[in-house]
Amino acid sequence: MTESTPKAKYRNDYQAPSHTISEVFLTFELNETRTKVTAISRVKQSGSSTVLDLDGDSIELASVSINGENWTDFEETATGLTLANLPSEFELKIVNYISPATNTALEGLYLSDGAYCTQCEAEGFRRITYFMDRPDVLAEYTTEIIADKSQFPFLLSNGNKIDEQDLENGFHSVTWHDPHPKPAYLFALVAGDFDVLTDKYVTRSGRDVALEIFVDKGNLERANHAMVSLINSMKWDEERFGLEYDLDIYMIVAVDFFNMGAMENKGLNVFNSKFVLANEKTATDTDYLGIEAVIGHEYFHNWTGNRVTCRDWFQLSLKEGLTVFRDQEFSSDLGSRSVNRINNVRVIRGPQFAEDSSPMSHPIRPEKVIEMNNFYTLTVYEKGSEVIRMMHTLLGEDKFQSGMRLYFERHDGTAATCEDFVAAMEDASAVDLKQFRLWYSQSGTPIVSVTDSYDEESKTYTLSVSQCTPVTHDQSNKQPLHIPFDVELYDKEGNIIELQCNGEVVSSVLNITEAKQEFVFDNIMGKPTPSMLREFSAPVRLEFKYSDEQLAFLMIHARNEFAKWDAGQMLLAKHIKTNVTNLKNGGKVELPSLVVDAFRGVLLNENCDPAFTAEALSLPSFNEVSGWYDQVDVDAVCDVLLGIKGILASELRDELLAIYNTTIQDNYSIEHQAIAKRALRNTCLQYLAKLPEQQNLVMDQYQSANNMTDTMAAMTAANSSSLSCRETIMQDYSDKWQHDGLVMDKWFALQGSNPAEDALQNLKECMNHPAFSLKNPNRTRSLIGAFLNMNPRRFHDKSGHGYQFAGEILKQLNSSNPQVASRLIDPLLKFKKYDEQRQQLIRVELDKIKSMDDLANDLFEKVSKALES
Ligand code: B3K
Ligand code: ZN
Repeated sequence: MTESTPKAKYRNDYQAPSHTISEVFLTFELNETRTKVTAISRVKQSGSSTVLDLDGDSIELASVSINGENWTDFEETATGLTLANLPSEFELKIVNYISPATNTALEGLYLSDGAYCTQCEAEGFRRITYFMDRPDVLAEYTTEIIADKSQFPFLLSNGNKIDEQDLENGFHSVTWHDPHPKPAYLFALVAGDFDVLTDKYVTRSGRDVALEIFVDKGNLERANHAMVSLINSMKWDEERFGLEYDLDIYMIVAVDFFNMGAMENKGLNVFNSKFVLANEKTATDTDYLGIEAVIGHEYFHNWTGNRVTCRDWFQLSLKEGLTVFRDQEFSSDLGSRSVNRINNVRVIRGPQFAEDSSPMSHPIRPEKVIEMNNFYTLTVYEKGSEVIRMMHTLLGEDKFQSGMRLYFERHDGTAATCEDFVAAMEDASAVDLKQFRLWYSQSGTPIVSVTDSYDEESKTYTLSVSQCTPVTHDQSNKQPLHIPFDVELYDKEGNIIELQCNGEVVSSVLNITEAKQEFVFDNIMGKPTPSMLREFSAPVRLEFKYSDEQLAFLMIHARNEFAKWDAGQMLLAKHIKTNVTNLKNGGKVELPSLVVDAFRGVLLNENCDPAFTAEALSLPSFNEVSGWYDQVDVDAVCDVLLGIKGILASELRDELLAIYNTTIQDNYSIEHQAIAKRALRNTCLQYLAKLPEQQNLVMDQYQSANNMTDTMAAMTAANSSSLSCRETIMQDYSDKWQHDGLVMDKWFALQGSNPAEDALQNLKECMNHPAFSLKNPNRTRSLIGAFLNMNPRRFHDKSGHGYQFAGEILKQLNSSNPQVASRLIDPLLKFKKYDEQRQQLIRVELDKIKSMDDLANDLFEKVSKALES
């Protein structure tokens, strides 16, 4: 909480720690409002200072002793404890009290539905005890936990269990030891009563690893998919990256109150139950795939994050960008590579590009931070992963893997920097990454503009490329980047033309390094059609004046599915933009038959994976379209997207119906082919629901569905098309699932995104639903998050009621859970994207938040950036 203006930290101010801590012995005597923490650390001075600064927050100090003697030469400050006149080597003992039950911020030690759990990344350990809470202080931890045995039969922490004792009065104690030195942010403790799913994994070198997944009582059968995903992750990391697990046990605990997806604590992952629990009745195919990805992500952190950690938090992308890249590759190797790529690219082009052009714009390695929790962003994670992917494209798999090996050889067991990673890649491959490093320090989305020309006489084809990165809120000076630009050329028949420059065959990945550059290809017999930025080879916006015919041609002839999809998206983008302009000038939404036929072609192409066809038929989201404009006309964009959907539905009605009727499946399985068929069928349903005479399909599907994917597809159709069956369906679902918050989240999200005029009123009533609680981040994100992010019509209603509601909720959350508040506020920060009237209305809400007495650093940082922009 802020009394004075919060202070920013700068990357350039990094200083090595004054002391090292080799070992820590922690004892927790658990109590809801008065947990006693005893921390004994072996400390050694590493520089010349005899002063030791420890971080601490919301802690009640009981005593400090040095080498067994009471120590009084210390001062309690606003941010911790400063000890002075210390010997060069000593044992430090601190005893303090904390209150898990009143910890609603869910950072540090807190209670989730009666179970104790911790979240220490980024700076939560300082809410447990006074400590050097920074990632470059690595210590070996031994943790003893004491609690009532019947209430808390499971007492868990990192590493291996080394001792168990029954104590007086029904208490017991369990002691854990983690042999791998780690920073405090990877510490974890869990205490509770759970059901446990157990299995084992034998590593490729023959070591047995016990696998344990802890879930709320009664949920055991919903943990199977998580276990399968864990085993698949362990196997994949051995096969693709040559990396093996390094402890005797790997535990995952699913909790209901969690600020984000999951946490990679060494040997003891804590997960949001959303990313563990699934069965066909409660989870959709998307949920299943999400579980696989997040289980993989946290497991992969064991090497990229835990074995090699970050020197300081500015280096966060070192572990997050790399681990996202690894989880994306895992999902692509196990499932459909093109569908995975399409979904990842959607995230970059939609919300990540939006972040890059917002007041929160920052490079993947930020320079200045007030609240670290604000920098677990799409830029650090997803763009960070794109930066790793570009290196992978430039080096190729073999050299990239040599780079990984060198990185581990050099940095295993230490805290490293992004520079260390790039240096290892460069040294192992001999590929020059000097200019490439700019991706780490320059924010914003580069625009790559291309024109082409063909010379009949010399049989040469030229691509003239220019790049420019628009100024961002954080940086005014932009330089040309090293952009890998993957290109293919097609002749009139759709054959690939081999790329030759000066008579030599060249790679399809061109290196754009200058502000303006020309690439001349020879031996080209007729004007080709270029397919560019293939596989989205760099996180840039591509500008090229394609004709409709060229795009329709690429939708058919491009060699891979991603390029076909991308051509379809470009074709839609052209017509969405034209229609928005037309609509503003009083016209109506129209689509030329060429466009309709191009999509008919997609539907009729039986050679394509149905999962791909489903993606190819999906329109860009409102948020992605908004990103194409400096100022967006909310109503026009909504109307155009709706209009185009309606036209495609009525023009392609027969094809959609035929597919809908022939892709029905009797049994549920999560094999790729089964998921793919459901995806296509349910995409067809979303279109068909727009046709009045087909609306009975929705109710029929809701009633006959034997799995949550089909149930949700019917509900989504009823909700987004405001069908007359909506009320009945929503009521039925709520009656059935109101006891289960996680399953109700799907219902809350639909209420939040309900486009009906009275949606806000209904939403407020939903906050009184027995399953809803503003204290639970999942519920809040489902209902309120969906309203702010997925309901453009109602959130941006001209009355300003949507903004006022958001402001009220944010003020409440600022006090109870600042991290959740800070995630939710993002749509309001982008107020400059809307018309004057809306800007004013949003500004009023931001001003009110800014002037709050107890404004947390999280919202302070974002709101002040937005208001000063
Ligand atoms: N490392 C955690 C995120 C921690 C977020 C702290 N606010 C999960 C992950 O990225 O795997
Ligand atoms: Zn991560």
